[in-house]
Amino acid sequence: MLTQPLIILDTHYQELNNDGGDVIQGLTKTPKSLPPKYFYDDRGSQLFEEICQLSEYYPTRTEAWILSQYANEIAQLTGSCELVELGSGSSTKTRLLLDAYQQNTDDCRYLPIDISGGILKSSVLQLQQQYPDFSIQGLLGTYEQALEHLRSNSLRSRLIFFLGSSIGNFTPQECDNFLGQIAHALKPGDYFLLGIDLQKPKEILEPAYNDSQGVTAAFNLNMLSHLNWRFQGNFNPNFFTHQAIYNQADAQIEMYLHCQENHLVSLDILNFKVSFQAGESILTEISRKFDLAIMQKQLAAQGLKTLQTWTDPRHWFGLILCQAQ
Ligand code: AVJ
Repeated sequence: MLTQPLIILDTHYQELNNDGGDVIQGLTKTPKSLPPKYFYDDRGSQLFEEICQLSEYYPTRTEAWILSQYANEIAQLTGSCELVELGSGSSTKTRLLLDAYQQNTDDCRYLPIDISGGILKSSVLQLQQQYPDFSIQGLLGTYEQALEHLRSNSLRSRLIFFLGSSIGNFTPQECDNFLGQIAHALKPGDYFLLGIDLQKPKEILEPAYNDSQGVTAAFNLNMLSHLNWRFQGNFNPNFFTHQAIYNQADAQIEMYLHCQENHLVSLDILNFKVSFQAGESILTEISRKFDLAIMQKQLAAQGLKTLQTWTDPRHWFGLILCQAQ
C-alpha cells in the first residue's frame, strides 16, 4: 500500500492568509521583534541548508560528527522505536540515525515534521526511495500542532528528536513550556534526543552568524520577502541590514534587521500598518547557547531523565538522550 508522503496538520498556516497575529504582536511591541518561524518559507529553508555548509557555521558539522560516532549506541539504548523528528528540514543528519536504526532494530518508522512544505515533501520522497524498510510520512505543521497530533496516537514506543539546537530559539520560559509539551507527547519509557549548542567564546560564535559570504544576511533579510508575499506587504529589504551579536550576559546570539531609512510598511492581508524610524531594529532570532548540566536539570524538571550525553572533543555541541518517567 502506498502511504501519502505528507499529512497536512496546519492547513491554516499553509494558506497564504494565515492569521499572522504573532506578526502584528511582534511589530507593535517596543523593541520590535518577529518570530523565527517566518524564516522558513521554501527559499529560507534553502538558505538555511546553505548556512549549514559554511565553514564558519560549526554546529551542523559538529553535531553530525557526534551522530556519526554514537548513532549505533543511541539505537542500541532505545531499541525499536517510532522515530519522530521536529524541524526536520532536509533530514540530512537524520540519515546517520536512520542508518543505525535500520541496522540495529526492526519495524522502522520515521515521521519528520516541518513547517516548510517544499523541503519536507522532497526529503520524504527521497527517503522513501532510499530507505525502503522504513515507513515514512511527513507531518506538515508547527511544533505545537505536531505534538498535539502525536499525543493522540502513541501506541508504540517512541523517540522524539530535536536536533541542531533549534531549542535555542526559545526564551527560557518558552523552553520550559516546550519541554512540558514534549513530555506530554511521550509515554513513560519513551525517549527524547536533544541537540544543543554549548557556550563558547564570542570569537567563534559571532562569525558563525556573520559569515563572510553573506548567506546568513540573506537568510535574515528573506524573512521580509516572506512576509511580503504571505501578507501582501511592502517591506523594502534594501532598507535593512543584518546584524548578529553575542549577548554574553544572556548567553545568546541575537539577530537583528536594522532599518536604515524612515519606512512605512503595510501588510494588506493583515490590515496592519507599522512605521520604522531610521536606526530602528527588529529582533528576528535569539539562538541560546547552553550548559549541558543545566539543561539536564531542566529536562529532569519535566520528568525527562538523562540516560546518556555525548559531545565532541572541543565540547562545542552536546547531545542528550533522556527517557520519560
Ligand atoms: C536552526 C535555530 C538552530 O540558531 O543556529 C542559523 C538558525 N540562524 N544561522 C541557529 C540560524 C542563523 C539556527 N537554528
